[in-house]
Amino acid sequence: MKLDETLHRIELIQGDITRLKVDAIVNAANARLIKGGGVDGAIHRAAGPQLAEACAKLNGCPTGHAKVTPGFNLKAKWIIHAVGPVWKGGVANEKSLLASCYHQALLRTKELEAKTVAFPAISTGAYGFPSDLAAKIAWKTVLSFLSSNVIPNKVIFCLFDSKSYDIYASIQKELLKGN
Ligand code: AR6
Repeated sequence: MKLDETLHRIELIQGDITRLKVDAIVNAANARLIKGGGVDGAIHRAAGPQLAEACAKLNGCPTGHAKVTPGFNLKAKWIIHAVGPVWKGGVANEKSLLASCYHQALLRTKELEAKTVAFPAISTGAYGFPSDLAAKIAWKTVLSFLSSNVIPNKVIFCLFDSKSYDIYASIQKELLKGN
C-alpha cells in the first residue's frame, strides 16, 4: 500500500480517549493489570467496576504485550490493555518494548476485527518515556503495520495535552510533506 493511502488512515485527536466511539481503545496499563492513575484510571472510571473484575482474570500482562477486555460502559466495544516500558534512561530496551507494545495492540485489533482503534501516548506519563521519542516509535510502528494490513482500517492517536498533540502533528506534517 502506498504511504499516502496509509497516512490517511491515521487521525490525530486532542482529548479524552474514554469518550471515543471506536471499536477499540488502547489502555496504557501496568503489568499487573490493576487500576492505576492517568489514562488507566480514567478508563476504569468510565468503563465501570466490571473492568477491574475482567482484568483480574487475565493474570497480568508482560511489558511489551497486550490483552483484551470488553469495554463495558464505554462506547468502545473493547479495551486493549497494552503495557509500555518504564523509561530507565534508554538502557533497558525501552524503545523495542514500546514498539512491541504498539505492534501487539495492533495484532489484537486484527484478531478482534476491530476496524477503528484509538491509542493514547503510551509510557509518556507516569512511566517517563520522552514524548518525542515515543511519538516517533508510535508513528513508525503504526505506519509499518497499516502498510501491510487492512485491519485496523483507521488508527486514531488520541493525545490528552497540547504538547503531545503538537509533537504528533509535526511528525504527520513532515510525513505528508515528504510524500
Ligand atoms: N485520554 C487520553 N490520554 C490520557 C488521558 C485520557 N483520559 N489521561 C491521561 N492521558 P499515563 P504511562 C495521557 O501516565 O506513562 C498508570 O498508573 C497522559 O497525558 O496514563 O504508560 C498505569 O496503571 C500521557 O500523555 O501512562 C500504569 O501504572 C499518556 O496518557 C502507569 O500509569 C500516558 O500517561 C502507566 O504509565
